[in-house]
Amino acid sequence: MSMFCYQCQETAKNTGCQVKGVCGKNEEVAKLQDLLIYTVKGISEVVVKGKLVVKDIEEANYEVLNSLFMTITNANFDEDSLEKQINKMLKFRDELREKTGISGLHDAACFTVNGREEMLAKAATVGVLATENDDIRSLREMIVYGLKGMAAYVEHAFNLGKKDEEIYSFIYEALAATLDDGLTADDLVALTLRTGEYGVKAMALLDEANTSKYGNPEITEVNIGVGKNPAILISGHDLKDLEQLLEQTAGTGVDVYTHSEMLPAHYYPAFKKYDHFVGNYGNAWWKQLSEFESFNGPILFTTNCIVPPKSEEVRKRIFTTGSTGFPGCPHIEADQNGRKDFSEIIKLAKTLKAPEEIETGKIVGGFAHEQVFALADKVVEAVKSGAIKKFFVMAGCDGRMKSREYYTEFAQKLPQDTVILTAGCAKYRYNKLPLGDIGGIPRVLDAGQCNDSYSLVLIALKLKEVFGFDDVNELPIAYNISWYEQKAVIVLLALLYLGVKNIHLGPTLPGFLSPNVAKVLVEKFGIAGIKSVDEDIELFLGE
Ligand code: SF4
Ligand code: SF3
Repeated sequence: MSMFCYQCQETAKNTGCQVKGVCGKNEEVAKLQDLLIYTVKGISEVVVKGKLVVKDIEEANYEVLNSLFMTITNANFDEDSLEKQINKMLKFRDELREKTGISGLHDAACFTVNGREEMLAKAATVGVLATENDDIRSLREMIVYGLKGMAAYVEHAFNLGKKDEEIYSFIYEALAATLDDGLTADDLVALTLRTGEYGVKAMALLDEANTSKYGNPEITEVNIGVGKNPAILISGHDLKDLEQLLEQTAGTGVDVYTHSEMLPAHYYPAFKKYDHFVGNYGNAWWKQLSEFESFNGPILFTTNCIVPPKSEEVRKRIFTTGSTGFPGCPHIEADQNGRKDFSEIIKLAKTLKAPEEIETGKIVGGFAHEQVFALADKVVEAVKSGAIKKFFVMAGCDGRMKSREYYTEFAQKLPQDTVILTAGCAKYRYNKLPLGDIGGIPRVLDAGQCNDSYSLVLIALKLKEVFGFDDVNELPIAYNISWYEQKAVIVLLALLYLGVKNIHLGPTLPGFLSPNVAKVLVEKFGIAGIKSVDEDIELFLGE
């Protein structure tokens, strides 16, 4: 076995990628990511045991978030940038450790490595399998994956100037706890739930960052066709990057299209003033190999999900920024003021053809909390009159497994008196189907990106209040969540923390759950997998 990773839904045989990642991650990248995680765990122990004031170490806070984000599935495939990040983090760790003057720390807080070879050798001893006990490993990893998702959301908020030292402190505390052999499985189950608690805070922070800067999402029709100008495709989740790209492309004759998880940017009022912000191109991340070919213009990745390009022609059009990276693709860094210079991308766009049309028409979205609250009377009336019998939360991720056709079929077969609440790239399995509306309320309500699952939580809490229920589980809402990467893990943990029961998770249960940990989730929270569409619909409607 040359590597081991089981953090995503597509992990080989649902047990672990051991030679090469199904995602395309090679052994070296996997190992450098393992060592980067080990290093940030070491920093965390220094911060916690050294009682450092988190507010005073802002740069370290940011780089810990960035390091975690760099290891999320499909974010960074670039060995060089991972090596550079490890060195940067080791320097922070050593400076902080010296400042505290404490000793007797874990190896993660003290080890040294010199150069790539030593890094790889060290990585081989500190990866996931270094924890021998199955259940402890499973819980530690679930916590770390939740923290990765949390870090991604908190980093976006940070980029927009919204910080929260309480969340950073928790990240340090939880990472340090994963080094502590004295913690029992019960301690780690409790920490998993606290991770969910902070996941809610992280999503709330990002929601506040996005909406205070760009306004509250509103019902919007998004064009899925193309115009005649050359164009740039922007993918990922970072709205600040999008804003800068829109500003810099204004008046250049180059249009901007969103891809995958950037689609919900169209729902924000602040971006509507840009005439050259034309529409959304393509579908969920995993279809990018063919869709990037026909797009013809440059592609900017602000976050996951990158699929390693097969064609050299496409690779030459890919740029990365933030936590993302791909070997041979230019990486755009921010200057000290957070400004990014996208002129190289714009220059390239001008030399390339306009996108080729792959579909036409419009899709509707923008049903985040404020917009749904504005429609609350209508929604409540529809529930009271029986026009809406049940809501289905189908948030999360899409992926390439054939078994995910389940979600399209599920959406198609749901009775006409049901409404789907969605967020994340999971929506692409059904957001272009003609599912109709109920008295003017569309049957698919898209709140936004995966982090906007927070909106779905607020909507559920609002309905609970309106209907006077004591428990969120009394509502006519069923949860059929599809997961792929670690942001979905934090969304799931957040829902568990909020007391949501009987969540169905698919297309497979996480490979990182040991049988005992899976049992706890089933017994305590009613978590279940998926079966056939017909069986599940019958089950959900009977609940
Ligand atoms: Fe495998 Fe997923 Fe890890 Fe990639 S991220 S190596 S596909 S488990
Ligand atoms: Fe999708 Fe990668 Fe998770 Fe933000 S873009 S949801 S998979």
